[in-house]
Amino acid sequence: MQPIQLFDPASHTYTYVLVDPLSHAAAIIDPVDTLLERDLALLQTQGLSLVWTLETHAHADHITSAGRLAEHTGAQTAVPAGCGIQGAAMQLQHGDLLRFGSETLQALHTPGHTAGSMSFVWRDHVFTGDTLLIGGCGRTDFQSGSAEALYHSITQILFALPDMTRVWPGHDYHGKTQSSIGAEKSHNPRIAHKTLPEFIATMEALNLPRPQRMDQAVPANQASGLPHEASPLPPLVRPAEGYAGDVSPQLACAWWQAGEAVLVDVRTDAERAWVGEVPGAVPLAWKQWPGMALNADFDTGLQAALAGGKKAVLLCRSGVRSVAAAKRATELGLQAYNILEGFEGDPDTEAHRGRKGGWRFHNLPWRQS
Ligand SMILES: N[C@@H](CCC(=O)N[C@@H](CS)C(=O)NCC(=O)O)C(=O)O
Ligand SMILES: [Fe+2]
Repeated sequence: MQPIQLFDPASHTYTYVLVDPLSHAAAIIDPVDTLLERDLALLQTQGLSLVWTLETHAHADHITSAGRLAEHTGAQTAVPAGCGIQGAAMQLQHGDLLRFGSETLQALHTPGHTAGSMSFVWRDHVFTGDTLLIGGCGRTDFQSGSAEALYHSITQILFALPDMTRVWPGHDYHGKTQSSIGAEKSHNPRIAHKTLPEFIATMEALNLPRPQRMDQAVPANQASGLPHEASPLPPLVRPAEGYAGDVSPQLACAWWQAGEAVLVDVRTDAERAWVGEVPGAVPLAWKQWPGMALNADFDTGLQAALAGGKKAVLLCRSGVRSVAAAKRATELGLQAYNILEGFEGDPDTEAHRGRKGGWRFHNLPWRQS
């Protein structure tokens, strides 16, 4: 069973999709923001159900699409615990196992390129991120990088895997796609047969230019690629393109309770069951994404719910799907508002994806099921 390897020519990044052939459950490693639509289309055309998005580290050269992929698909985000990435569903520790369908993947802490970097082992494959590249390795001159730690990670952790293990790197700048542990052990010019002092001297002599997007990419990746700035709350109504506007949770609730609006909860049944329901809201899961055929159930459900001519206020987990749903409602001729920050914004901490606000945290009507 091979992983699906995808490439971003702009940053030379490899993204991997791992599939359980029995259940079609899938995991994705290091997805890239600009290629979100490509990846969603792949999941759809292959009939895959994304369970995990995984990061090997907080990238310095491109921005992840993990947060938005999770919003579109209902996948959970998993990130290395040492990378300062806030708001993920799971902070991974060395040895942690992640399951998708009947498949299991193991996280290995392989610091050096960054202090938190991880590699992932699945079947006889290892996804090395920027710890081990083909004929190279990640640089160690920023983000708490350490040539000594990298030497240990490669020689003691990765080279301890069986020689036939396929190596799938996080980048390649020379058109190579895959390698093996045995080949890298014998031929990698930076580390094969090198002592630690020789390796440190090689790394110190690299003098690579700073990644061009580093100042933008690292903070964005530490929020899983979701918008970082706190939205001003409570805005009343903020105009928006393609739908009637963005509205604060408080105002949406006031409209709803006054009977002026229908509250539509576009989260999935599973999310409502796990996280908390909004009693009285109309449940209509938004399962559309770019390139996917229209969801007729959503359209007919929405038209029926709004037959009385009220406006719609749309709620999702964090305010991404509700925007897409509000645009669709507008196309259907309805007056639709997106509820800012969705259900799960957090007024007390910057940790929740750097956002503030949210239905649940303003104690608007909800209950845990
Ligand atoms: N030139 C690229 C950055 C390339 C780069 O520094 N890549 C990192 C991975 S994030 C690396 O470790 N490169 C190792 C190498 O080129 O040997 C940019 O401006 O974004
Ligand atoms: Fe990197």
